[in-house]
Amino acid sequence: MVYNLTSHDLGLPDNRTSLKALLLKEAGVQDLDEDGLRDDWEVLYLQELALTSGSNDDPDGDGYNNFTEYAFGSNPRVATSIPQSFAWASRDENGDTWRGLVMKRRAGATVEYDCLRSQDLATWLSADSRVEWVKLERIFDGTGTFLAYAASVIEPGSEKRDFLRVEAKRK
Ligand SMILES: [Ca+2]
Ligand SMILES: [Ca+2]
Ligand SMILES: [Ca+2]
Repeated sequence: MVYNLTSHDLGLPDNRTSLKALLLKEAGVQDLDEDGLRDDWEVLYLQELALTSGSNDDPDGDGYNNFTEYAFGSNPRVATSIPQSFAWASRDENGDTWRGLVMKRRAGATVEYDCLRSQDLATWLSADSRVEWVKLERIFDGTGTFLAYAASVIEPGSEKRDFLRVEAKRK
C-alpha cells in the first residue's frame, strides 16, 4: 500500500477518511478460498497444501482437523502438535469466586468461541451470562493466539459443580 502524504494533506477530513479506509483494508483478514482459515495462516502452516487442504481436512493425521488446529493454535502439519489441554484455574475477585479453564484461542475475529456449561455431562447449556471470558493475555509464540480464561462465578455454599466445554465455530 502506498499513500503519498506530500500530495494528500492529512489536515483535510477527506484524506484522513481515505487513508483510514486503506489501512483498514490492509489490516483485514483475507480468506479468498472461503474455508474459514485465514489465508496468511494457511500459507505459513499448510504451505503447498494451502489451496487444497480445507477446514475439515487433517493432513497430519493427528485427529484434529485444520480448523481445530487453527482455532486452538497448534500446527496442522505436525502430528505431535495438537491443541493443548485446558487447564483449570480459579481466582477471587470482589468477593466472588471464579472457576474456569485456561486455553489458547485465536486472536482477531475469525473464530467464535462458545463456552458451554453442564452439571451432569448430559445437558449442555450455552453459558451466556454465567460464564465469561474474563481474561485475555497476549502470548508471543508465533501462533497468533491469546491465552484466555473462561470462568463462571461459583455461588458461596453451592454444592453444584460445573463442567465446561468450549466450542469453536467459523464466523
Ligand atoms: Ca482461507
Ligand atoms: Ca491435524
Ligand atoms: Ca497437528
